[in-house]
Amino acid sequence: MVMGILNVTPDSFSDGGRFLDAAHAVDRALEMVAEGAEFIDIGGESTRPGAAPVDEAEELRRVLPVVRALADRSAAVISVDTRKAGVARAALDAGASLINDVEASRSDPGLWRAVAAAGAGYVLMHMQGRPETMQAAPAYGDVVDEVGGFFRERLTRLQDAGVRPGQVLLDPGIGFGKGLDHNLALIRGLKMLSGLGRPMLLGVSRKSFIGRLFGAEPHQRLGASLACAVWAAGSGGGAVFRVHDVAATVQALRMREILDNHPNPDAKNHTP
Ligand code: PT1
Repeated sequence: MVMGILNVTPDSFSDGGRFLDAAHAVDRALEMVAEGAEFIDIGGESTRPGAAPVDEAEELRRVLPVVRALADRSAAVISVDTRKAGVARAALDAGASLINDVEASRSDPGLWRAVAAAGAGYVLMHMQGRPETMQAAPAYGDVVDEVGGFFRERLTRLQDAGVRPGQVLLDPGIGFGKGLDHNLALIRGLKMLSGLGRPMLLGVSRKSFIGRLFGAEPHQRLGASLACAVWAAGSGGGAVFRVHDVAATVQALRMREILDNHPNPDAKNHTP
């Protein structure tokens, strides 16, 4: 499944603030739904490395009108990318049904209570450090083991807070306190992490590790972004892909499925 990224931030790295206006944001969301996105992830505060924090009133002002309008006009799952309990509560009230929390509720414990009270879905993402400094010197023993341990511990604590494992998607947090090798190991390790019994969400779209590998600017990273999604889906690990380029990702994932499932005309199967 594909989750389309809808940034409603003026400092968004890919959209250049063009979707600040709620009407334009809703149009882009509906376009992504038409392209095959089953989730729309609305974010009013950038959490990429070095981004500036946004106060709650401003985040609400950016996010809520879009949630309301989209809930009226689409059956897609509306996800809100927020670290704040107040934003989560208001968004769930306005028609969102999934909270994408890149902080795993380190900053605001009320967020888990809001998810529990609404019976909503929850994306539990791994991050080492804080967005301001996380890329300075990321270090792990075995990154896949450590992220798995983090998921296990937080799933237990979530359950204590009233959020059942069945409400949770897991995300290794590509680019959140990770070096190139860590990011690659986590993409390769998605299948193992999915052994925790929850669907895995992967966000690699246009991220800087691709730039490091290929010397490519964000708008030149589509090929590698698609390859990651196709590879992760083929590994049996990836379930939901958070992407900017919805149409291309849906096409790439469908093509992979067709190659996997379409019978040969002579009924022989030449795959090893
Ligand atoms: C993500 C994600 C997210 N990524 C979830 N939410 C971002 N669940 C925002 C870079 O290295 O992967 N999963 N919300 C965007 N964050 C980044 C991080 C963007 C790193 C770019 C980079 O370029």
